[in-house]
Amino acid sequence: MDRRERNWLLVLVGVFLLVNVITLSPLVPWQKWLLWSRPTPDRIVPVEFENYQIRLPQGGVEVKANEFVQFVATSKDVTYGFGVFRPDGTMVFQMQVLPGYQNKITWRFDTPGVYDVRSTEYSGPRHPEMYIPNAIRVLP
Ligand SMILES: [Cu+2]
Repeated sequence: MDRRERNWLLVLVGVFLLVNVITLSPLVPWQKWLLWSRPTPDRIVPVEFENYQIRLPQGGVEVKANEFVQFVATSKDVTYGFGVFRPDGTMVFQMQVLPGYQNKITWRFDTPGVYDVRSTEYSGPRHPEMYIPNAIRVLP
């Protein structure tokens, strides 16, 4: 290894370390609770996927802003996606829903409002029907 190769390797290692320090540190606002703490959920919301249908709890989902909500998504047939969207269509979060697993994600909504749910994984010809407007109400 000549000097230029060694210097390039040092640059790469430096960039690797810097990116990891930044992304794993509390500099990223949501990392504080997401990575280093394992918050106990204030509320657990089951979400069931089967035959191109998304089943939320009866009466819809109502949560409070800033509480930790754990969504537990299960699929009885194929792989789906569980995506939560703001009314303007921007995504809040999403995760894959694999059959045979309890797919869990804990989220803290910081903005009260109404959110839509749609499948974010192409699951078959009826995938575009997998949309529930105003599925989650977040109260102040
Ligand atoms: Cu789908």
